[in-house]
Amino acid sequence: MGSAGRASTVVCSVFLITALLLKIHLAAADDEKVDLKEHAEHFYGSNQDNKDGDCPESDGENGISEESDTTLEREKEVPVKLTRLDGVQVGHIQEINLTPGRSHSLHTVNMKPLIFEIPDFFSNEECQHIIRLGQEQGLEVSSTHQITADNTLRLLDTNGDQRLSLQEMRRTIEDGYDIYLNDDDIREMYFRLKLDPNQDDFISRSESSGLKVRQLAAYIKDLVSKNPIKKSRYSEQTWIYPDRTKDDLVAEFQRRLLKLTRLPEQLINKYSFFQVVKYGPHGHYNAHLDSAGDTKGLPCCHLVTTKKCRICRYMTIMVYLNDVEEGGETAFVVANNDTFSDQTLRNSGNINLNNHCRESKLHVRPQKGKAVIWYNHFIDEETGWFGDVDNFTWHGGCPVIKGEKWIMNRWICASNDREVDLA
Ligand SMILES: [Ca+2]
Ligand SMILES: [Ca+2]
Repeated sequence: MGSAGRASTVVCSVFLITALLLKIHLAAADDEKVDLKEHAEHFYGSNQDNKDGDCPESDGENGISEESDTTLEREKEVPVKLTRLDGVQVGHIQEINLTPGRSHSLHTVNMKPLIFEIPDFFSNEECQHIIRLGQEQGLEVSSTHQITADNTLRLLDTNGDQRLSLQEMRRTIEDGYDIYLNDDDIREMYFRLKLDPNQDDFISRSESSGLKVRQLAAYIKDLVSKNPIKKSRYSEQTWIYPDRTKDDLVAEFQRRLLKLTRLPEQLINKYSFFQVVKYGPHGHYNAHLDSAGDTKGLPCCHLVTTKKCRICRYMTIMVYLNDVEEGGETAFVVANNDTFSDQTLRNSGNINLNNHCRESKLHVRPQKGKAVIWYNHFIDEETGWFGDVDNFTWHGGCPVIKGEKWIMNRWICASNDREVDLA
């Protein structure tokens, strides 16, 4: 991301704002937003009448009225709820029946956050088939954030001492451009842009007057074009749309998801597109949340076409499509920590999995055909529906050291509006 978690960025102290406009980054990666909008349009293109929800006249036409139909009344009293599989405890194994003639088992990998694995969720042939679908369609470079000269930038003087340390500049660039630099990269940038003439590694208030956002953006853009490894996400990807693909395995995948999750069918059938991603050598994806955190007031991106929205993904189902020779683990950065603090995580630098994979608290090893499943949100106790984001699901892909890594990502979207979700 720009992870969806970026939305909850809090700036302790901001200075130099006369030279720089303020901007709040909302929701997730720009490419994801665009994709989701495209998906929303695609979905509503054929279901426009579902968008507005209730239609009392048509209810009447169908001979159903709330007063006369007691069954309907009763159904309304017990609303459908989201489901969440029971992990029981780490190491717990449940036999599950997902497809005729084959048995699968669901392994509890972790409880905080709740993570499951299903070995051989896909057979070798099925993995090959999904990779082929991706290849036939053609992969493009994954991007999370467009760097333009118009990008506004907030200088994060986190400790309020009126100067920027290397760490504060690192955070500024991570938040502003989704680019992950180390101290030497920043010193090199200072040198090239003559930003730190006294070379004390701090940008003082007076030194900052030489900082031009346009120039900085151009520098970062150039740096990344030569070193794509500095990006938060270094991979290629494509989207597969089941209704366009008309593929037997993709349809079968839908059925397995329904059996596995026991979620309402509408949630499985809507927004059923998925991503096929290829990571080459050094390919990685820095830690992020798959769904947005502290942005409750915003509508879900999959339901609107406006830019101010948040990504709402209840569940993630990720399948490894090959064996990676070395590296490429899925890392859960803050799994099992006692508490979570967005600031602490960001300041730790551990979001940068390209450099800090080992510091993560939990690693899941890629294994051909294995599915990894987790819930990005809890269930709201009162409503039985879409609850708070689970901050312990911060995760990403460690760099591939040897070989390549293919995965597919499938998200199950939901929102705070049960009626809309079930329409
Ligand atoms: Ca400072
Ligand atoms: Ca200085």
